[in-house]
Amino acid sequence: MFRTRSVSLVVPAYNEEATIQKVVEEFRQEPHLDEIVVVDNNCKDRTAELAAAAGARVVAESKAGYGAALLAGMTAATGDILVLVEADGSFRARDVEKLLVYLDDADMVMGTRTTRQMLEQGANMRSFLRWGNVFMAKFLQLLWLRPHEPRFTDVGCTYRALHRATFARIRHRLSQTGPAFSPEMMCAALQERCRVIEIPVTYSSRIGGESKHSDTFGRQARTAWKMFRTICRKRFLERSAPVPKRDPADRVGGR
Ligand SMILES: Nc1nc2c(ncn2[C@@H]2O[C@H](COP(=O)(O)OP(=O)(O)OP(=O)(O)O)[C@@H](O)[C@H]2O)c(=O)[nH]1
Ligand SMILES: [Mg+2]
Repeated sequence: MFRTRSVSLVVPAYNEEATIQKVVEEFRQEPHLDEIVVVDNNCKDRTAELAAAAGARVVAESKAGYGAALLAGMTAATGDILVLVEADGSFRARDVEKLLVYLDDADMVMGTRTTRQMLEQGANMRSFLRWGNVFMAKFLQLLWLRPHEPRFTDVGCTYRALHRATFARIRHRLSQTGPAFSPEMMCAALQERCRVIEIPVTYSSRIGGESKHSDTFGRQARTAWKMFRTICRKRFLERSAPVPKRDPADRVGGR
């Protein structure tokens, strides 16, 4: 629980038997979390079994891809607040509280992995990837300068938190099954006039297993291209919700 709200952790997993147990165990120590939902996305190894043994609730999603798995996990989660994280051990459980504290004043809180001071040695966030994320995030920010003026420095950070109510608002705008789901979620929140803020989180290299998205330059370039297309489509081809009349004295979502 965080204040009076229940909190679910959602972990998409594709063949992460090397790391999933440690990840679930670490996050089970985090006192604000009420449940841990691991999404078994056609794993061909022991990911599901090890996750369940470590204390997670495992749900299966047969539609392949990171986005499809996250969507299934958020739908299955029961908490008032949803926290998303990766199955590879690259994020720290102690950062959950930071996301939750900021969520008091926002509809969604994004982590950013591009704050150099928060990068642990060996993290897969070398200059090209870091600046690539910053560049794409600034592009997204620029496209939504009016009326939101958001501030982003990362488009690919899985570690993020949102209210269940926010998920219900943006759900119909989420269609990407792969890694472009990350910026799609940011755009969808902006399209729905949600208040989105970004905070630095600690980021380290995966603690085992294999990278699925960003190990080679070719994969990084392909992911970047898909993200770019998604951001442009959301901004130029889809209509945003009308700007709500909000009393400036109101807290987010009437809280
Ligand atoms: N369900 C599902 N999950 C995936 C898929 N690809 C990646 N994931 C999960 O999404 C998360 C991110 O994938 P990673 O391979 O860590 O990608 P990355 O963070 O860009 O690369 P690393 O530097 O290796 O951490 C992990 O928790 C994966 O298990 C997929 O096709 N399906
Ligand atoms: Mg990763």
